[in-house]
Amino acid sequence: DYRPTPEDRFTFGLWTVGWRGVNTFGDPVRPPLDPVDAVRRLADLGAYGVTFHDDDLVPPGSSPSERDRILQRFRGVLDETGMAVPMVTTNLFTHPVFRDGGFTSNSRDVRRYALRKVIRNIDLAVSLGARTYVCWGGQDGAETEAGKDDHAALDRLREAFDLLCSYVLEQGYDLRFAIEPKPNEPRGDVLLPTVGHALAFINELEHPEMVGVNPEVGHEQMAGLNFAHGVAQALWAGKLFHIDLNGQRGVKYDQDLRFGAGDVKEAFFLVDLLERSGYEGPRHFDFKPPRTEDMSGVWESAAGCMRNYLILRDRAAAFRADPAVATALAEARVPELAEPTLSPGESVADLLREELDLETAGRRGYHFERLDQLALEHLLGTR
Ligand code: GLT
Ligand code: MN
Ligand code: MN
Ligand code: MN
Repeated sequence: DYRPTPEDRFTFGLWTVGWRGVNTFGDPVRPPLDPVDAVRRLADLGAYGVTFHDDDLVPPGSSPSERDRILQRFRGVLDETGMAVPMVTTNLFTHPVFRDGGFTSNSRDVRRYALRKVIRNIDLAVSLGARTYVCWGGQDGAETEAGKDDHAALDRLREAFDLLCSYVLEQGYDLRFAIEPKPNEPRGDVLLPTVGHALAFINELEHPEMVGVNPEVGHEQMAGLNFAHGVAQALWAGKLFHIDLNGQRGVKYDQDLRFGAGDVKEAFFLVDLLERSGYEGPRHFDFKPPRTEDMSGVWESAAGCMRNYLILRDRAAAFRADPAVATALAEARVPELAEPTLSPGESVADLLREELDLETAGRRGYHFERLDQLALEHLLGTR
């Protein structure tokens, strides 16, 4: 009956349920949420773990003894609930010092501070068992062209990842980095705006094998892109290290709706893809319960993320198991694309010798509409 369990590997950022509903025009609408309460409540709902930014857990400016006390309480609730911490990240965006970015701020002293902030938090992440370290460079970007030397910014970003990778290797940590792309917001234009940009950047690093991507549903959709196709390319490249699940309706501000809200058809095909891909990482929700909600609405929204994933997983499995779908896939020639275009041993000469009857092949229909209609009917629950 779509009740989540830890085996489903659902995780939530502390900053999601803890979001106080502040926006550009409105003050916070909800009280602060104690991370310990967040862990307990999410465990009760059936989650597997939590993730956090350094500052979500230890408020900036805490003394070393306050930090110790906070971490002790946090470890206590993890033990009590059995919740895991598979991923950790750094806040390189809230403080005014990051107004021109972290790793790519024009200010060298700020870049050095950003690196120190990440390195210190990596030690904590590893001590809590995290295997993935997400890097979202939200303030790394620009509103102007002349104010940012893109070539230098990419050099500095590469320098940052090369340094962080060598630190992890020196320490002998079992940790990989996942870059989270986003096209805009908070900056007018953000560096590494899409999955494709991030994948190309990773290839230029000293340790590309240690760096992958953390795509977020809404972020690709904000750029008008198809999220399932972006994730498919990340999987193809062996780079899907983590994923941020949420909802978005079209090209507009980052909505961070609960998973399943927004483009539900794309959510269906995303779950279909993830479940068949062998991706074994957490199903991580990065959503913001709308500021219309009180705390009861926050937990409703969190539960809805997991329930929608399970419903879609069920619908996608039914779609794949339907004999009518198997026939429609064959009529659409989907399996034929998996055949190499040249047979083993065939040469260019063999290829050049062949003729295609353009009349006949040009008349061929692909029957994708029938296939897509079957998918929609499974999604809508009529099959
Ligand atoms: C911030 C951002 C998210 C990122 C988080 C990780 S922080 O909420 O909007 O998409 O995943 O830094
Ligand atoms: Mn987002
Ligand atoms: Mn966000
Ligand atoms: Mn995210």
